[in-house]
Amino acid sequence: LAACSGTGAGDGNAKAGTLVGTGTGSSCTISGEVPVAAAFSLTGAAAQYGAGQKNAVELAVENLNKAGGVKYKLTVEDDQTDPKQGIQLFEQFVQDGSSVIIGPTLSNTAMQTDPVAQEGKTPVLGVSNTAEGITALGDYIFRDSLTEGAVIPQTIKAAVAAHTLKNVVLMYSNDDAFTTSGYQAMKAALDADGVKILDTVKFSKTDTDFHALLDQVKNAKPDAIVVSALLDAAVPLVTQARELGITVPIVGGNGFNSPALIKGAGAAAEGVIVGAAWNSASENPQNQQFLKDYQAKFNAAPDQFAAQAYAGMQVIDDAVRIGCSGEREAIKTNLSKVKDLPTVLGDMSIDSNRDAVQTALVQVIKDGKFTILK
Ligand code: 1QQ
Repeated sequence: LAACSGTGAGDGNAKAGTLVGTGTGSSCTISGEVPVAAAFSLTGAAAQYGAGQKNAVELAVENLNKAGGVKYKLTVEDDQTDPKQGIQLFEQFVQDGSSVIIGPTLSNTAMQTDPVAQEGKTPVLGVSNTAEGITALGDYIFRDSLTEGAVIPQTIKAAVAAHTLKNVVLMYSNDDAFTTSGYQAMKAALDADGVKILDTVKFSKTDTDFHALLDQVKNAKPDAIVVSALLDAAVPLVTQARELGITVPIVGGNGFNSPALIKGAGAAAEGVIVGAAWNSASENPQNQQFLKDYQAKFNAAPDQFAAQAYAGMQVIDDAVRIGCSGEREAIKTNLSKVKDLPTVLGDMSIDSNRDAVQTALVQVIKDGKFTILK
C-alpha cells in the first residue's frame, strides 16, 4: 500500500476500532465498513421523489463497494414526508454512529432534521434540497443539489427568450419551505429580467382543485404561468390549466423535475419548461453507465432525483478517500474539499458555503420527454 501522503485524519496507520485507514484516494484502505444512513420520503406526498433516491443510493453503494479499499454499509429509512418522523430518524442516525446522513427528500423536512445532525456533529449531504438556507443551518450540512437560486434565473431567462414573455402570473404553495423559496427565486428573476408579475396566486401544497384560481389566472391574460409547486399540486394544476383552455407556457421549479409530472398530466405537460441539474440523454459516459445499471437493477429509468442521489454517494466516497477516513469529523472536513469530481451529473464541486457547484440546464417537455431547451 502507498503510504498516506495526505493531511488530516488519514495520516499514519489505522487505529484499531476506528474508521481511519491508510493511503488516500484510490489507494485508501479502511478496515471497517463506513456506516451511511439515508432518510428519504418513501411514503406520503413526496414518495414519487423518494423511491428513485433509495434505488440510486443502493446502486451507488453496490458499485462503490466493488472499487476496493473502502466499503459502505447503507441503511435507508422512510421519513414518511413528515418532518417529525424525519427528526426521529436523524436522532436515531446520530445515536447509532452513522458516519454521514443522506437526505431528507424535502427541504421542508431538512429545515427541521438538519439541526439535529448539526447538534450531534454528524455530517449531512442533502441530495434534493433546493431551498435557500439549508446549508446555512450549520457547518455539518452540505448538499449536491443546486438551489432554486442557482437554477431559476437561467430558467426564467430561457423561457423569456423562447416566448418573449412580458407579463406573467406567479403561482406557489406558501406552506412548504422549498416552494416558498422557489417562489422568491422566481420573483427575483422575473424582476431582474423586467417581466411584469400581473398577479401572485397562493395555494396549499395539499390543494388539488385549481379551477377557481386558474379562472382568475386566465382573466389576467398572462404570457406565461410561473409555478412553484410539488408534484401533488403540480399535476392537477397543469392538467386543469389546459382543461380550462389556458395555452400559454407553464414554467416550473425543481418540483416539476419528475417523469411523474409527465405521467400524471399527460398531454397537458407538453411545453412545460423546467430548470434541471441533469438530463437523461447526457452523453457523459458515467451517466450512460448509470442509465444502464439502473435499468438492469430496477427495470425502470432513473430521474434527476435518482441521479443526484447516486452522485451524492460519489461525493461522500470522494470525501472519505481524500482523508482516508470514514469518521464523522474527517468526512465533514473533506466534503468541502470535493472539487471537479466526475459524477453521473457531470463535474461536481462543493463550495465554501457547502453548496453544489455544477452546470445546470433548462428543459422543455416534448413528446412526453424532458428535452434540452438551453
Ligand atoms: C426540495 C425540492 C423537492 C422538489 C425535492 C423532491 O427541491 O424540497 O428542496
